Amino acid sequence: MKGNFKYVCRYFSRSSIDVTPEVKNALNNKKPVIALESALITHGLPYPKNVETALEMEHIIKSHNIIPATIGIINGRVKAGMCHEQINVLGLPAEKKTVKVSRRDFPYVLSQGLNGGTTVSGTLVIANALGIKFFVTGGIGGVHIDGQNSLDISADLIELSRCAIIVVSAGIKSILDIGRTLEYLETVGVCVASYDSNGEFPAFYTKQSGYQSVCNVTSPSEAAGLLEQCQNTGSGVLLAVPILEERIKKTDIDKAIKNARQICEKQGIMGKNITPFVLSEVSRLTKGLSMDTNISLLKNNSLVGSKIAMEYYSKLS
Ligand code: PSU
Ligand code: MN
Repeated sequence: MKGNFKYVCRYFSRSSIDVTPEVKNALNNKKPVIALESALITHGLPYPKNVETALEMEHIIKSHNIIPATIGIINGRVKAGMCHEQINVLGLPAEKKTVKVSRRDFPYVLSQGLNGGTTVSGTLVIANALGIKFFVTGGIGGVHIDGQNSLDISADLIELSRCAIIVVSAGIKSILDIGRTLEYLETVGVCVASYDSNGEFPAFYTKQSGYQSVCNVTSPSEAAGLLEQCQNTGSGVLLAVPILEERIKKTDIDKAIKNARQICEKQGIMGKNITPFVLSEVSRLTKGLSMDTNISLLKNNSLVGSKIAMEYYSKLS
């Protein structure tokens, strides 16, 4: 399948990426493709909910005539577009070590022939290389609590500033420092917009974070307009879609997050292991309610992302 690439592969050797014929065909013919991350499958949700959710997100996207491209790494090969079986390989409780892959992890995981779940930053690297403009996820990484001292700031933020892609999310969980994350996004030039929320930036499990987004858009067409114009700046758009229905009270989720962070600290969990650990502890402490919330917003974001992609391409044609 190597012959027929019309699109340009930027910053990443195309010989390291296996692109499915569907994705390749859509990109060559300027049809919409939505990228999906795989760290969600490998480190975000437990088996089998992870695989079910990944397939359901793909299903929602396909039902809008859009090609989903779940991006991940299997045996040291980057996959852009994965079949059910490949998603299952990444989703199964790891027989083989599965690495959480941000930009810095590619050299190791590829050269060692490992499996990897790409985070928002890792997925953006590949999506940008292939010219994919849309990306749907749940929550992105950010500045961790006390990040001003530890410098634990997710690579997602700087990566968003490097590519003119719209990332549809439900905002940032309050396991992170939302205020400092928004400040950092401003510094690196990322356009942050809330979707239909009167400007309040959502906090993933809840509609409100107490912080304002720079802008608020109220339709797929307006969101598509942001993507169109960010092609001029070359930096991305973080679209924050508030959860439709709050299933957890803010006080309960805040309590669970506080407890989870304390356990994390006590156990000496460090660096890239912090986010997955805190997420699974919060799920345990809320008896799975946080996980159900996570799944339902992932589906809603898939729907919103699909509508924006349709709108974007209808303007082009
Ligand atoms: N935030 C969530 N759920 C997630 C993640 C973040 O609410 O699953 C995952 C994403 O893959 C994100 C990564 O890119 O964690 C960020 O990890 P870190 O904080 O180590 O950069
Ligand atoms: Mn980190």
